[in-house]
Amino acid sequence: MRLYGYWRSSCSWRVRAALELKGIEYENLPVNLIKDGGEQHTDSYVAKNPMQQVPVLEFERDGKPIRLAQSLAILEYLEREHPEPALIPTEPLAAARVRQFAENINAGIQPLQNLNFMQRLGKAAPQLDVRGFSRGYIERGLAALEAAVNAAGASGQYLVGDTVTVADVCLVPQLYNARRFEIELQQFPTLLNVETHCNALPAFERAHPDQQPDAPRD
Ligand SMILES: N[C@@H](CCC(=O)N[C@@H](CS)C(=O)NCC(=O)O)C(=O)O
Repeated sequence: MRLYGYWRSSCSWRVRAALELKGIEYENLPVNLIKDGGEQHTDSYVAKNPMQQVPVLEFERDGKPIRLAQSLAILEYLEREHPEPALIPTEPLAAARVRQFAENINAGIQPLQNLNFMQRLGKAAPQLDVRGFSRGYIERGLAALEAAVNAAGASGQYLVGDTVTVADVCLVPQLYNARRFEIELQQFPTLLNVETHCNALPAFERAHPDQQPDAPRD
């Protein structure tokens, strides 16, 4: 399997973490989202993902190349093809909670801090503090997630129970991004507690941006 990603991309990190947790070997193929306007916009990459985003998981089936985009779709595919260890519970409500919390991040936060969105917003509204705008949405989304997790009353070491799930795989990269936006995270004690448990796992350590071949080394 080959993963097109970027060291600091939160969506690539989600997939790396799942691959590591499931013990699936993969080749890391960096796509530089910054250099020369971004390799995600080159013809050769657009042919792989017309959305011009990472990640893309590439593999062969019946001798034909398959390319999957959208990190949650990739995570679901990996779950079905490699069910152990499970990252989505079988119990219906627990599974729905995992999806709910993952979507809080995937749909409710990440798109509003994404590079291309911020670049276009800055061009459309030159007076706007784009970073502050995105920062507000990250903070708002994390506050909602903290409240939702507490209200669900289902968290343990992880967001749903005591087993790591797809929701945790989405959380850890999002908290990293929140720090980049200088958000005060002490206001989210439940999320921080879960992050501590995730970061204790070697799989999360290996999936961390700093461990990636394209991470700056200076
Ligand atoms: N919903 C997509 C979002 C993918 C996405 O936004 N990827 C970002 C990096 S985390 C990207 O490639 N951004 C490039 C750009 O904005 O030009 C997923 O979950 O895979």
